[in-house]
Amino acid sequence: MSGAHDRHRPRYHLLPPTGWMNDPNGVVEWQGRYHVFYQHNPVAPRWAPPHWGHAVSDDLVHWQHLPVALTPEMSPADADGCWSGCFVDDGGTPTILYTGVRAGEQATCLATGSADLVHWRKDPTNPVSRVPGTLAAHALEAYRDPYAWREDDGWYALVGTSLGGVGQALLYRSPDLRRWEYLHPFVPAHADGVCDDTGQIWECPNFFALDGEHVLLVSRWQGTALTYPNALVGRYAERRFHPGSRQRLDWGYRCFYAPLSLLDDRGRRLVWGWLQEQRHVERANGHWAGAASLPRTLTLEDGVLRQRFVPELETLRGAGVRLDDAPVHGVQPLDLGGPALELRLTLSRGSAAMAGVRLRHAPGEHTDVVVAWEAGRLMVDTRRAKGPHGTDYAVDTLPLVRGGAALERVSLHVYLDHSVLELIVDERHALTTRVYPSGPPLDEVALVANGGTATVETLEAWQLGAIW
Ligand code: DQQ
Repeated sequence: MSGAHDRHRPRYHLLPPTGWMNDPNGVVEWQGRYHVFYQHNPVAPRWAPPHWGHAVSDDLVHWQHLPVALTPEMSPADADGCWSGCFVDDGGTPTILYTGVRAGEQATCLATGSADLVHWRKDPTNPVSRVPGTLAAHALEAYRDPYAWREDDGWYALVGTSLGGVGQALLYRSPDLRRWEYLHPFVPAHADGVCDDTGQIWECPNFFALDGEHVLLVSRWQGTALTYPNALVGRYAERRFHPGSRQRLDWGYRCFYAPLSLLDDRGRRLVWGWLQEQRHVERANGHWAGAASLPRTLTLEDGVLRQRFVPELETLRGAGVRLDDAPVHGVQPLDLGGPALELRLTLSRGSAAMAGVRLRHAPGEHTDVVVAWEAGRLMVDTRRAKGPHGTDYAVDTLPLVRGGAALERVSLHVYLDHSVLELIVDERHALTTRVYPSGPPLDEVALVANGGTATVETLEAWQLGAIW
């Protein structure tokens, strides 16, 4: 059973046919088709020594499941799991670098694939790289999630780790993807406050050039928990990365994690993250857990990281409504509802203290996505939305202005897909969360404003179709 009848299961997000998924792995556009591999347990909705699940798409919207690509095996280096990694094109040979885990050791392993990426063969020399001897004294807490790229003089790779109690990525070089030489920690000093609070372990490093600068995505493991991903933006020189700013990639609380990106044939930097569940999965449905986010484009404009949902998603649009220059006061239902929606709206402040939209309506339950104008924040309030599946994840907030600037106008782009709520504000900040109302669904949508009247300058909303 896949859990397909669970009303909280997303219908247009990429997720496995059944079982568990976490990190996207080895994302690539290959021969004109988009492939996403992912951390996967095919038999139960819980993390277990991971396989690599695999799906392919021609259009970034509709996905087809392909056979599991990598499976943990007793004899080689990955009996306890094929953890996260990347895809590279080795002169025409599809190649995966992944983390093989065995008896507590994490090491980098390699596999090569058939031309259609369906069949994979693990390299007999695995593991191809281990914790460097020079760092043995550090008793590294982590050594995982290799990310490799090609430069003129060979292959380079980062491995996520922790050095001296803070996150770090180790840089390696190789002539052939099999013999790796450890060079040095990639970020020389956690200086100037830029890397403050980037966590105790960096998971899933992803490094790339973007609009004249370089970006290092790292996912922040802290204490005993994964938290959220950071984008470090800066300068790459002499094989070291000097971050100049830190920008949070998503403001949801423990929801969007382990993002991985690709450069597509049109020159777009596309990124997917893992959407965690925020309920007790096995008690709730027993069949599935986790999904991939919608693909987003990343750009840098004047040093600011911008995110947009890919335009291909517009093909999902069905019935819609449109409003222009509409005053909002109190709660005003829209002439459109449902559990699978896209909304684009621009709000201006007027006299209201807060304004936004109300979603996932059931008797006594709803989720509010509202701008708190004075505080300069967007708030996603799920306190009256999660029924008996209860979680701590109550109010997610996202700062929209800094330094006391007045907030007068906000644009929201919202995708709701049953329990998944993803939104991007002003084509810049993202916030992703999960919502599981328990009552009989009414799924009305309303505009809300309190403390005065706000204006919806424009609103377009559509019901969205399913992809499966
Ligand atoms: N989960 C993977 C690791 C990665 C972490 C194991 C992030 O490779 O570091 O499933 O979710």
